Amino acid sequence: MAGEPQADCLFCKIVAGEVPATLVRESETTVAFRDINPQAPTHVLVIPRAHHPDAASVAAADPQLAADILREAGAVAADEHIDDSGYRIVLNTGAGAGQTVFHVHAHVLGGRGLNWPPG
Ligand code: IU
Repeated sequence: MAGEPQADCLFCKIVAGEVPATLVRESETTVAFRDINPQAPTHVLVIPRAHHPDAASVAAADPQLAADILREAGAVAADEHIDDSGYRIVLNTGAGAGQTVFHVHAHVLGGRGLNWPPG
């Protein structure tokens, strides 16, 4: 069922505290933690506590939760002081786009120049 924890999901385990992560921010519905393989000086992942595989499915199942993820991504940028210089929110969707963990997560990247188009 949409939103239920998945036994084999790494990010559900981070939400449950069963796998360690460096948390930087929490809300009632989301958790934000530092990426273990940072691609920029600030690289934080914002995830919903509820399990949804990707951006499209969370937006369809729970639009408020999708909005919560974006709000928290902006709050992370402010906390990390990257909001003035500019930052990027990335939601890789599907294996072909580089999604490797199928629990939706917004990457918040900043603290260096960011090129366009991305690789
Ligand atoms: P992707 O968009 O699905 O490719 O992003 C998954 C991210 O999760 C990636 O940047 C990993 O470095 C990150 N990550 C993590 O932070 N902690 C983990 O235990 C694992 C992956 I596995």
